[in-house]
Amino acid sequence: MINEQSGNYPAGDANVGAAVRLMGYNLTVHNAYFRNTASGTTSVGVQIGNSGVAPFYYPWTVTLGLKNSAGTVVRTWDTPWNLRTVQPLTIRNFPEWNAGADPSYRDFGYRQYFQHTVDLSGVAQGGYQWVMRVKNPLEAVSASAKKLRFANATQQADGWLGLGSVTVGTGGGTPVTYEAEASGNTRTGGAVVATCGACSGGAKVGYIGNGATLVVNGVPAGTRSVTIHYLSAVARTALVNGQSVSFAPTGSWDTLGSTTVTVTVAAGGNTVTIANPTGWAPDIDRITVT
Ligand SMILES: [Ca+2]
Repeated sequence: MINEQSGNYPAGDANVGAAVRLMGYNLTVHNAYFRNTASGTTSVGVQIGNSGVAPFYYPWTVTLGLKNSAGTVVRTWDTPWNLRTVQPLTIRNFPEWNAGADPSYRDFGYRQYFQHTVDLSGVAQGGYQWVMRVKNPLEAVSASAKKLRFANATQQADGWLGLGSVTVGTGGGTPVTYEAEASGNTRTGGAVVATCGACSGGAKVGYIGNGATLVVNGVPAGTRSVTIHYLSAVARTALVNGQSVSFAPTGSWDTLGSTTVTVTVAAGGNTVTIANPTGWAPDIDRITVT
């Protein structure tokens, strides 16, 4: 592989780049289609061309994402798009085809249009950038797994390709409330529901921690902003989906406070778990998720 320095060729050499492109795919997103302002469900489309000599051969998943102004991807959506269908725009004629002087090329593939509908529910209002990437399965086992790069100038080093700016508008950031005491939740160990006059629903869950957990079920997967409404007369900490969160004292066990953390909710699991293996967590009234 020339670009792997097997012949002491620098990877940034323009001639090396040209030679590599002669050997494989060269994918460009020629156009991206989306609303400048979106909320609820909205569609994102891209038109992809291949100026290389071969298709991309692997069924890697193409993922759409929203990147905020801080560069954080706040939500992703896997698409069913199949990059292998993006065939080379031209292919080289074989001499035996007698198609003319060698080398000669003939038209072959077309730019392919892909579209996917995404649900923006829970995405906070604000300005974002639509991004897309192709997931190398090896990323699951190695941080140094090669990232598929598009030929666009907006290809970013982290693997994401910028598609353009979008504003997520009203209706996209409505928080959903999950009462801690809801019957659909799972409590383990000594965690118990207790009456609580200050709490929504008139109840909270106490005695979380020291092994006891509160698992809120049915939370949509993705990177979520979770506001935890809690009560605690003393400073406490808890693990929220494995992430350590500090809870400042609220003044008393009957006074509500809240703290907001960014939490990853796993697809399939769809849970937010509040735990503390080695100490007590605060009492929990409810969580709100956006
Ligand atoms: Ca409650």
